[in-house]
Amino acid sequence: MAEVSSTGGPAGPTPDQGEKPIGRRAVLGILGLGGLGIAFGQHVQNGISDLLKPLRGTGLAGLVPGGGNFTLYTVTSGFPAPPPDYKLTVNGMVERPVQLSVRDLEALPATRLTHDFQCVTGWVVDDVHWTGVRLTELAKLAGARPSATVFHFSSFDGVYTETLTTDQVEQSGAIVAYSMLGGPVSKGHGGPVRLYVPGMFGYKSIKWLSTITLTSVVEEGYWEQNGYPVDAWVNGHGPSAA
Ligand SMILES: Nc1nc2c(c(=O)[nH]1)N[C@H]1C(S)=C(S)[C@@H](COP(=O)(O)O)O[C@H]1N2
Ligand SMILES: [Mo]
Repeated sequence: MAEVSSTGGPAGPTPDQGEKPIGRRAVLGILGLGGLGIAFGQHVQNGISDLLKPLRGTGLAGLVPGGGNFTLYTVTSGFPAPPPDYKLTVNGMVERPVQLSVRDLEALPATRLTHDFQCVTGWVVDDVHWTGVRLTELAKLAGARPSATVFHFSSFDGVYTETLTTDQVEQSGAIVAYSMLGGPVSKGHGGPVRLYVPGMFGYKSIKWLSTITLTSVVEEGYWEQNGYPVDAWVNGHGPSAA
């Protein structure tokens, strides 16, 4: 995955800007994260989130490489430009396929969340503000058929895909976000509209969202075809399995 650039999240110093290089080294030593690249496998992911837990809320997460700030990812060569007349399509096993502009989305019942965002590579941003429309709301609007048990997502970057079962959608309260970090979703963060899946690793939160297709078959998403688990709960299970 290409790291295009970093952007200031709401929290913490970064290793480059911070005033405590000794602290940084100590933290990296404690965590054993100094040489960490991309981690594969559920146990590795759980290990990372467990390692980061003691740092949450202390501001020290900002001392982990990339911690406390978003890193902007794209699997293509840059940030794709939205089509001039951008509309989000909801189709598949529905009574009435719909196409929604950002204004249409903003006119639907809004859900506001404050929740962290974490990537399997180890960075976490605490307390990010998100606003959008729940996927359950969009399914209702389009008249999802009872036999539709899976949401499939695609991006106008032409490459990235994701998938969630209706159970995962309901448990997570996933939203189609048109606002994050206190403003419209920026181009780098996947604007005009991205997914946000609370409780799941960041790779589920597909950027530059173009189409939501209701289906009955789980088709692995982009990173899942490359070895990431389809079930991406940060704590290993959804809230209802507690
Ligand atoms: N279209 C698209 N969506 C994507 C990605 C991507 O490369 N392309 N990266 C995913 C991963 S691995 C993470 S951690 C988050 C990162 O979100 P950010 O770029 O806003 O920091 O976006 C996810 N959604
Ligand atoms: Mo990620």
